[in-house]
Amino acid sequence: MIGYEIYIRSFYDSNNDGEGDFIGLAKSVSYLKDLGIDLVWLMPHFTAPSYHGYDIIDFFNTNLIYGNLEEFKIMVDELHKNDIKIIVDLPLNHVSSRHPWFKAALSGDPEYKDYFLWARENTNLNEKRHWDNEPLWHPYKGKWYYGVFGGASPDLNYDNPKVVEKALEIVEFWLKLGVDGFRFDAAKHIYDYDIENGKFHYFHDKNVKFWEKIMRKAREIKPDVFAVTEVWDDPEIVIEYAKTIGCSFNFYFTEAIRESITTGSTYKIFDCFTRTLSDNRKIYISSNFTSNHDMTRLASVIQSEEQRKVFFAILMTTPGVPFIYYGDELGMKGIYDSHFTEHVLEPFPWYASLSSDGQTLWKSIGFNYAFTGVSVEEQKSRENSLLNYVKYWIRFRKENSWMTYSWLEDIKTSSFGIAYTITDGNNYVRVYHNLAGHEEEIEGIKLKPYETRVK
Ligand code: ACG
Repeated sequence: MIGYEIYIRSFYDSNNDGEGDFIGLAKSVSYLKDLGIDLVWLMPHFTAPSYHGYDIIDFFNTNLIYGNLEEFKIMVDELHKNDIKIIVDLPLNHVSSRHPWFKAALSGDPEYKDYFLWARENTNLNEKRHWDNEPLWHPYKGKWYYGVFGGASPDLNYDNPKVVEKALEIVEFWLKLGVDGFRFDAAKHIYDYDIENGKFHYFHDKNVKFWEKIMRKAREIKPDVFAVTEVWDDPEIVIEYAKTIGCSFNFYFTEAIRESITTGSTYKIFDCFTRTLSDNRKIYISSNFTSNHDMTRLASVIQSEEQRKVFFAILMTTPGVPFIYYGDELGMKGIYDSHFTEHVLEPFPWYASLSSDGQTLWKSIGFNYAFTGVSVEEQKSRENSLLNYVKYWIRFRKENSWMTYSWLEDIKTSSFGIAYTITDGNNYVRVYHNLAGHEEEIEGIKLKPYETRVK
């Protein structure tokens, strides 16, 4: 399976309002099929006030800018007709501060007050988020509520069994509507505050139990449900969640391959392969990926197209379900800014001129300008384009579909080269990559600059 992350607003516009929509996505299926995608991850599609959609107002309805439920269903059916599965992004940790539950809580309704977390006497209201120093507690008319992702997104209180019931209903609703599964947003944050002792704390075991419950429900409704968890943390923590959910994004892969390719040193790759891809065997599936909407795009980190080609070759010859962030296959650029994430959510460039049917235009372009070679139109006809290179490796991957459930053995490195065996116990393929712009020899094999070879 090859996954593809899509920000709907930026993908394909079917009604000429400049914003991507469900029907547009349905119309773009031929592109996805031609590329070789068979799993689409939709960034949040629910009713939400923000552009990113992670602050939900109604979990049982769509963002009408993208289309209504009926149109959502048409899109799902069209993807399914073309053998493409669809998973939706599910931020269960919090809601929008405009969600009716939170409004009821603010107005003093005791039932809904207990849906959220409120400061107690011993709460340290000045405590900050450990990764970027943003506040955890937010004031409202003399009361303070907890919101790890900001005041606009109050956290739900999952110590309240009624809230857990709601989460189960949401999962049931979307599976019954026809989606194939979920990307579970912020999975380590469900229980991340120690209210008794008044401080931030990840309760990993308790979180895993919560996800077990969610997965049990999901499997009851859809035995072959596909779910992938977002736990942005050390590999040893990620695996705990992955074992339950079945599949997990491998953040360390993205970081390590980027660093190794840009520095030309193979140490990080070796460490990453050893820690994340060698011993997972059939315990869980790793989702290695190019970039996502929370980070600087691949092409803005690795400037050279030749080097980016090595990234894709590694991605398609390592275990699990590889994911491509929309537009990375064309070399779309974008530098992440946590206060303005639109930089990495630019319109997908269908045409060299960025102007014809389907092209989205909802924001001004800051990175991916017209006629710079970064468009489907320009790259599909250029034989040695990044797009055609990515397609080649996706085809290879699909011919070796056993690699989804595989692991790595016998990892060797030279200064700029890496060699490993990818296997599922029945199939064995030895893979060689040269990260350098000069010839490199590893295990007696001479590799041309940036060459990948499989044996
Ligand atoms: C998800 C979504 C994101 C979304 C939310 C909230 C969560 O993808 O788009 O925000 O619905 C943290 C969370 C993630 C979260 C990201 C944005 N992503 O854990 O769930 O923030 C460290 C921390 C991580 C942290 C990361 C952020 O440990 O927890 O992710 O920093 O950079 C090594 C270490 C690892 C370390 C990294 C990076 O890998 O092992 O621990 O991670 O280095 O230093 C959306 C919007 C936001 C909005 C919000 C409400 O995008 O703008 O504010 O919704």
